[in-house]
Amino acid sequence: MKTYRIACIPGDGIGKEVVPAGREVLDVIAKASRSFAFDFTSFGWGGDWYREHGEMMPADGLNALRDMDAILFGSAGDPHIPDHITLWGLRLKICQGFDQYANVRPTRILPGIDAPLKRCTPADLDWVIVRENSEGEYSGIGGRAHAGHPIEVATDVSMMTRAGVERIMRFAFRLAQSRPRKLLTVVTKSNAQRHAMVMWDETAVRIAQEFPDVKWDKELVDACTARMVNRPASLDTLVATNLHADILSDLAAALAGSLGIAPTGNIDPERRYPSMFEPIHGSAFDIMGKGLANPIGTFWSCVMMLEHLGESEAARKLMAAIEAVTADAQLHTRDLGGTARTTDVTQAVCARLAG
Ligand code: NAD
Ligand code: K
Ligand code: MN
Repeated sequence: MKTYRIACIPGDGIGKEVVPAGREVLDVIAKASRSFAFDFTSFGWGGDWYREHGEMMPADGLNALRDMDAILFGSAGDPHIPDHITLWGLRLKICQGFDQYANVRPTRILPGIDAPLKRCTPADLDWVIVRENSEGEYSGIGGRAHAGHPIEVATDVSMMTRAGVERIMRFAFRLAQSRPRKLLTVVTKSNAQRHAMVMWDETAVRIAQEFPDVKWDKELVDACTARMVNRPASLDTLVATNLHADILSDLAAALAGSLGIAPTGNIDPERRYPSMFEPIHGSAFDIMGKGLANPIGTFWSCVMMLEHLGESEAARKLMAAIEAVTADAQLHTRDLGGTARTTDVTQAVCARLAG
């Protein structure tokens, strides 16, 4: 029997609630499959680790993850530690350390969910946002001079390389090509950002020639937000920079019903390193520790993980179980207007899978 080694990193806040829920669901689906198993290793990295050791994860932490088949991640973010320390010390360290340069973010209106786009059916909103995940605005380049003085200067440099833009563009075209509508929207801000974003536009034109069957267009990121609300069915696959896609995908999740539903995979398409799957949401300080977190984003991330591992039948079954559960309003958590708790939703999904 094939055994997959999975690293679980719950991190902080509701990550500690949704990752154990995801692990429970994965255990059930492996048992039901009778053809594969999971060997989980949990890592207690995050804010608590920081308080004890002065860092979010051990300096040689990546070595402990290197031979895993995949990583299931929760969230990095602690109410008592600055956000840039928690993010750069854990999540970005893993994403950049393992060159997980493609961040894939599907959005759909799941059955039974009362999405803000009232006239939309699930058929009208079915997107995948591809986020460049290794450079751009989150390159970490920049600095502060004369901090605290009136002459202070601070920069965050958005660095883009031709190779980095080419690989994410090719990844996005290939993903668009694999979807039924073969439609790609390349999002930029090349009117204002006149260097790197112009290179981004030129790269799209060049890579498009490799994919003659993909229909593609360009949209400026600000106009794209309006298009997502006004003409959702005109979009299918989107590709955008690290920052732009980060923002667009929170909007996408909210339009589809809740930030608590949306999944993502931080993928190394070349499979040199383990890829990492996580809900797109953060630590949710306002609800942490209360059992109110919606675990659907984590479960859907588990679907993406199963697909990545090649277990497509198990992935399909888990997605069907998720959709059966969202279709039942009794099983909606508070973010969806319901009263169900994290454990209710988890048990319902497990029961569907086992039954
Ligand atoms: P957030 O995603 O944590 O929360 C935003 C809002 O959405 C809150 O009202 C929250 O209650 C709600 N929400 C989010 N997930 C939910 C779920 N599963 N169920 C129900 N409601 C949910 O974003 P934030 O408040 O901007 O960030 C809080 C912390 O998380 C910060 O430290 C931030 O840096 C961090 N963060 C980490 C990641 C990550 O690790 N990938 C992503 C985003 C934010
Ligand atoms: K997350
Ligand atoms: Mn985000």
